[in-house]
Amino acid sequence: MARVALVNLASLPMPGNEPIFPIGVRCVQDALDLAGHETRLIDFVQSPGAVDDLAWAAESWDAIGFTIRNIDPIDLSCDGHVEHYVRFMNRVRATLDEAGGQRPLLVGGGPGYTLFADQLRGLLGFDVGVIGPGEQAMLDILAAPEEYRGLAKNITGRRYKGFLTEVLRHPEALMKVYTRFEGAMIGVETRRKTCYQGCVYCPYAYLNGDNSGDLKPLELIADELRAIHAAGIRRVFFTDGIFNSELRFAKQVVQLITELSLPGLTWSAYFTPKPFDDEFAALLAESGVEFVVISPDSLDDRVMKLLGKTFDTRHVDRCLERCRKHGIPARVNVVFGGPGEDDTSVRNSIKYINSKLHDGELVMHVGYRVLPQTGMARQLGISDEGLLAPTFYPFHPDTFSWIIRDLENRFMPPSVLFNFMAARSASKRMAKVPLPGDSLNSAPTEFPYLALSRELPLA
Ligand code: B12
Ligand code: SF4
Repeated sequence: MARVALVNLASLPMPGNEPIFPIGVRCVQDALDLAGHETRLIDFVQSPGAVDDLAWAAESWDAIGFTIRNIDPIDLSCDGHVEHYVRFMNRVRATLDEAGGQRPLLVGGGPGYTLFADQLRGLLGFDVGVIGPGEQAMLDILAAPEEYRGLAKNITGRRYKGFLTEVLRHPEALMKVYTRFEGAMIGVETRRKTCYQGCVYCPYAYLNGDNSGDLKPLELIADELRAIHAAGIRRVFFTDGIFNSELRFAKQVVQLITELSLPGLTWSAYFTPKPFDDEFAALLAESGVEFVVISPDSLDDRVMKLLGKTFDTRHVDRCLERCRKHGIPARVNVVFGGPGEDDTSVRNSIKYINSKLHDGELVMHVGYRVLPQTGMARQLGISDEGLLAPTFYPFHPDTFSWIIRDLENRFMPPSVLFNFMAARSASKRMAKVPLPGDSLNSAPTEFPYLALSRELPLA
């Protein structure tokens, strides 16, 4: 049996990073523990001293796994995290060199890692990286570690049967550490591979890999929720790409939450406005849902279509009506600056917002972060390597003015206005990246054919 350290790089102190409970690497750790391996999670929120003092790295590990959740905060005004990961990994490798002896196998994984696996593996010096789900892949690696030493490749994760049979039991001490944060929230999975749609900017189908669409048995979800509640966490976010894409199962989960009746527990998730029937809304209302988050991303039917949405504003109308009827708070995500966005589409979206959204319901951003393995990346023809520094889909520089011109002030409280202005000035400072000639015809934008990109200071 192997001795394995698992390091939550997402908990490193980095500008723009607000660590959340590391459920991804916890899934991997539980799978290893169940198989009899000896593991330790190094989390820098729980052990802040472990950032500077790398003594943990020099212990006698057979393998050290590193989880990378975020590449950057996907915000025009924020820098990326990659340079921090590179600097940290350089220090870890130097510590291992100093310690001498057989070096542990270095393994990378996590959703952010998966997106840029080919670029990050080399930059961070991992022997092997895992694309997608990590439990079974890590078990495979530990079963034959010498096959992976110095492999310098990524492997694709595969289905983990324990998802259907084992309760995920997070250590209470770790949960308690994360309850310190205001509004502490923990992620819970109900299904694997949860969206089969193809929005042009979205990498979720790629990230979740092939998990056969497994549904977690309700009794396992119940046990997980009870333990989370007992540890003092009162907010849950179901991490499924789309919580209600299989409505029948979503209804069972919601009913379960109501039946569990855990005092003060509230929850949320990403929802799609279709399917979303009246019975579902009634169940949600009873269950203590905090809010229903939907992501039409535009409220102009032409742009929604170009984004690859399989619903239109009529479905958004009906979903909001059902939420209102049952008194369920809603959040509507809108990201301006997508394919085909122009003065008219911004005007249409804002007309919808002003006339149909209540105060506090709009969550607004400007600029689409272009990620690998998406239709948007293919349209623009930028290589994955070129996307590692925060890169945004080309949008018209007047987009900010169009929004300010039409949007009612009630949707622009000071905090939103501040972020908006920061994004605007950041967009002016960003490098304009020329797109490859042959991508120009396929990109359905009418505007300057230049993506916006921040530099990646890796030197
Ligand atoms: C749910 C979710 C959220 C929820 C999280 C709720 C919660 N309390 O956990 C909310 C809405 C709060 C959220 C916020 C944000 N998110 Co988010 N989120 C997701 C989502 C949909 C699922 C993540 C998840 O928990 N999955 C379930 C767990 C079990 O899976 P997992 O983490 O992938 O872990 C598996 C594998 O990756 C692997 N693995 C993990 N670690 C390791 C380690 C090793 C060694 C190995 C071998 C394998 C391995 O095995 C695990 C089990 O199979 C993903 C997209 C997606 N479909 O993956 C985006 C995603 C992770 N989020 C992303 C981002 C950017 C953010 C925000 C920065 C957005 C923002 N600007 O606010 C914030 C940051 C939050 C934070 N502080 O870290 C990006 C990250 C990549 C990137 N672009 O940088 C993603 C990929 C979406 C995207 N747009 O690309 N998010
Ligand atoms: S944005 Fe949502 S609906 Fe679209 S592909 Fe991604 S998870 Fe699915």
